[in-house]
Amino acid sequence: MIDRINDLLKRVEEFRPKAAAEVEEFRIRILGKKGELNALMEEFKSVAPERKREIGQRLNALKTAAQERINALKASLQEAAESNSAAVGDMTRPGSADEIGTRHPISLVRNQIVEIFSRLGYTVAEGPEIEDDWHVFSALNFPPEHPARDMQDTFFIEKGADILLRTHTSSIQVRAMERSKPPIRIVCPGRVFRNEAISYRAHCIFHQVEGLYIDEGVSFADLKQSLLYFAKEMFGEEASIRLRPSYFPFTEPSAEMDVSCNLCGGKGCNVCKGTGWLEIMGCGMVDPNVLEANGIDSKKYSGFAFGMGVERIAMLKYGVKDLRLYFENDVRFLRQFESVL
Ligand code: 2U9
Repeated sequence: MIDRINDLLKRVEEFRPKAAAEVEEFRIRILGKKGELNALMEEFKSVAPERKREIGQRLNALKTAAQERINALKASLQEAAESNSAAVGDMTRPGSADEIGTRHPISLVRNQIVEIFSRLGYTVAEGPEIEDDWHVFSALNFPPEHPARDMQDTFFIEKGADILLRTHTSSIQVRAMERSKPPIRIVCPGRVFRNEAISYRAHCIFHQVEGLYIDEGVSFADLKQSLLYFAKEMFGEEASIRLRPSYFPFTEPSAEMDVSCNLCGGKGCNVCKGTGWLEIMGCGMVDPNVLEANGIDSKKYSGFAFGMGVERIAMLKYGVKDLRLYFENDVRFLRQFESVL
């Protein structure tokens, strides 16, 4: 009988269940009414009196060991099941798709402008938003008393030290001329800052893309052809352009460029105010003073430059009437550009 007690004790100690159901099955088989322990207890009745003490003690020890092992196994399997389900979660719940963001319409239009000019051989140049007077004004032929230098128009960071937020991305072109010799053919996207009251058509921060092409023999005809190509790529093959004389300190001659209204096809509507034309950018031949101030021989080289506001192009392209929408980041507005490349 001792052997059978020892054998059962060994099986209790070596029992390695994988699930709680196996433990319950084991409990019934060992400790249940008709289980192996009770069968041994039944046999115990006919054990010789001189051996009763020893065998009784062994049987009691077996019963305690079996109960303790079964309780411990039940507890550890339940704990493992709970921590497993916490880690995995509810496997039956429907999955939720990751929400991926979309490009902001201003980024979309800026990228499109840059991409069109890159097809004409322009490379992208960028520069600092915090600038100095030389790169924003003096190198660009702004006279000392020009109103743009006024605190009413420009955000100064350190007045005495002439540290300011750039009011146009032209400072990037000035830095490019410092760095490299012609030919120079660059487009310069970036944020600019002007001390202006915020309204449906103006903001104190906005985005520009400017361009500069300097080489031997660059003419006004080159400017016109390049900008016509841009207008057609941006607004459609049927787009036409017109140039009106204008004035900027850094270009001579200078012009404002209009594109035929893409909404009414040039017939006249409320967006183009009945004229059939929409103003989209300024441009001109780089003033020889600017070339010379930046170390480029104006007798050998000539160039053209242009500049446009990205918000304005985006407003015209998408028929958005209030520029502030581009800054509020209301997802109901932004989601409308989800499918626009
Ligand atoms: C260099 C020489 C010339 C850049 C130019 C414009 C004309 C222009 C405005 C359009 C709307 C700015 O966003 S806006 O307010 N820009 O009209 N910009 S030519 O001319 C340069 C730049 C750099 C060295």
